[in-house]
Amino acid sequence: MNALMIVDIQNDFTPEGSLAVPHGDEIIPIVNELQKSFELVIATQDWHPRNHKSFASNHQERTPFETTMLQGLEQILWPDHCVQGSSGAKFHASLHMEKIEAIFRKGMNPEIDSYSGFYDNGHKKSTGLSGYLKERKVKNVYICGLAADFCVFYTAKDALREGFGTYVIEDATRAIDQNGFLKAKYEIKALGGKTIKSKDILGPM
Ligand code: VGL
Ligand code: ZN
Repeated sequence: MNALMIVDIQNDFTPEGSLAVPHGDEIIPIVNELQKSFELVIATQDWHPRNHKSFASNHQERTPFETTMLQGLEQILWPDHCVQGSSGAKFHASLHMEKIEAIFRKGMNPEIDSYSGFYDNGHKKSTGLSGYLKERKVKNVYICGLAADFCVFYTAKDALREGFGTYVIEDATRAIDQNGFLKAKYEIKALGGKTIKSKDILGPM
């Protein structure tokens, strides 16, 4: 079984949002079309408490995009984003939700960030996603969504680590930083993952 994993297509990551991914909204029609080709579709949702330590606003005299240490890991300090219950945390209104069977939330622990849909950044706590996919007999995961250089990248790395055939759909993701995405693609391929285009699934449109 193949699963489509839709990562964090939330208002705060689209151009109106507080942590806008350039052109992030442009992938949504492609993601909606892709959903029709999969038997199983799941989504992840960044879901932070207001006091989350990945927010620059929760540190004294720090501004967004500076780095700090958190739980022994280097941490980029982000603008406040995807605060639980806020409109920024909602899925983008144009994303089709009907086929999404399960939503895995992440980033709830204020002490550690969680880019991957599988584990927090310290690999201490699982979201249950890996067990869910295994129970559903999933062998391959096709990953799309936002942002290519953070949550899509970390989700792909964990998918490989968990033994799934891992495909990142390049034109169904957008990066915060283009260079970051180039590095991410290189690393995903080095770990045995593949990067593909939506037309490889949909055929020429
Ligand atoms: C993300 C930074 C902080 C993402 C989430 O979804 O890529 N990036 N939180
Ligand atoms: Zn976040």
